[in-house]
Amino acid sequence: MTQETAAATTDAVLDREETISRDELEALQLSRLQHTVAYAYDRVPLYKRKFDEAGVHPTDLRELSDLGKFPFTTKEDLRLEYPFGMFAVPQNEVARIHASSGTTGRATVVGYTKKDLADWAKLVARSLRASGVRPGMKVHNAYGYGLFTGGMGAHAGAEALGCTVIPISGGQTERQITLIQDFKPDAILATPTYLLTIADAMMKQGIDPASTSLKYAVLGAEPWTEEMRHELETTMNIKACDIYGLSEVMGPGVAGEAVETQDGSHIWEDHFRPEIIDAFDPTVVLADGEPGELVFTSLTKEALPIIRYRTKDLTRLLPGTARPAHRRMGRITGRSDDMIILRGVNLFPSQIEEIALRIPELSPHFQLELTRPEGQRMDQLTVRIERRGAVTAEGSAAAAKVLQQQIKIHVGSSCTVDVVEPGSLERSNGKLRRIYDMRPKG
Ligand code: DLL
Repeated sequence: MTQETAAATTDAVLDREETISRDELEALQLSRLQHTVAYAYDRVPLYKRKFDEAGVHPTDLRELSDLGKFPFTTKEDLRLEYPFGMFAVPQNEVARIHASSGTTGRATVVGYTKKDLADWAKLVARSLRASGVRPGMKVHNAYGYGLFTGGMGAHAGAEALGCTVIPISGGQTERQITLIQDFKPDAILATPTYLLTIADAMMKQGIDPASTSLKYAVLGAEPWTEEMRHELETTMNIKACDIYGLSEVMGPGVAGEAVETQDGSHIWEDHFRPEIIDAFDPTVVLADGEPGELVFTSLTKEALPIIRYRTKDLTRLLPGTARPAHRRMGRITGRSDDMIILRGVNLFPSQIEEIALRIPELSPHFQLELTRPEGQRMDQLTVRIERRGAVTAEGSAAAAKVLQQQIKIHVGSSCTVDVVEPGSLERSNGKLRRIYDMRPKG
């Protein structure tokens, strides 16, 4: 670390909105919310139709809790209005477009005005700074560039913070390693599983991942656990923090984690109003601390105002700590549409990650395969997981047994565990696919 960056880590200058009181923040939220619902109603036919059908009008929003009277927005709404039906500004005011990959059905398209892009960059800069990144640092950005919001979103934020950005994007792992060694970045931005791929590839090349110049990692775009944080921090000798976001709401930087507390991402509530609802009965808005589905309303967006967007992400709201006025979100256990229901028991890949990483013989490289053997009505789960390098066949067999037992105890599901050779499972290039559903369709 140069003297300058060392000094900078102790005296970050925060945005005024990061330090205001909760009362002041809620007053700001209310006025911005009143503006946003009226703006959406006036400019986006879908919102007008939905509000009218629900019998609510923007003038009904007198206090923050009135938000619960307004209808939800879903990914399906964005798909039906494909491509630009939900934009609230004419096309010549849209400065940029991003889109989701659309693996199932049509892609969802999102747009930004120049001001939206500036706000986005400011919030990513705020998130990176919270996670330890400082002006003047070199930032290796391994989030994918293109229509995915990760690459360009993180890029603009790092630039806005005053960093030197290395826009490598995802993939070409060998080249990433060369550039990390030659350019000596201070921070890396990547999905947690892609950082794992990089660390793994370094070890294969005989490079100690703990020996690089990297000191900070800002990781997101997929669920990860405290166990994975520990794994990455110890193998790479870095501080790893979370960054959360989704394209429909903005992209990365909706929430970011503070390096000094590492206790979950602070939602930047001057720009987004979060709610937690019961995923099975969405009419029920849950209290802080209770687990459910995260819902967001944008407070400042121009091109794509979003009202009560159902994220499908399962988490809970916690009081602010490092930024007291801004509530934190607990780790995302998973998405409601990623939940495996196995003989009546709900299971998420992150639960397996948590359990497996506590078993020293097992690596973080695993896949979950769901099958329904011929003639049987019961689904079967196979956890395929790589052993760590030095583990023997006996060690692997014993570890498999422990994992199977621990899954039975902590999750309640019976499964088969298949411990495989190091390097035999597919590596992540970005968002890793953990679930392989081989059950017959229909
Ligand atoms: O993944 C935006 C992003 C890019 C966030 C880079 C962080 C870093 P989408 O492709 O629209 O946008 O996917 C959004 O990814 O609803 C969550 O299910 C998941 N996700 C994003 N961040 C986290 C995180 C980007 N920190 C979806 N922890 C979200 C867990 C996350 N899941």
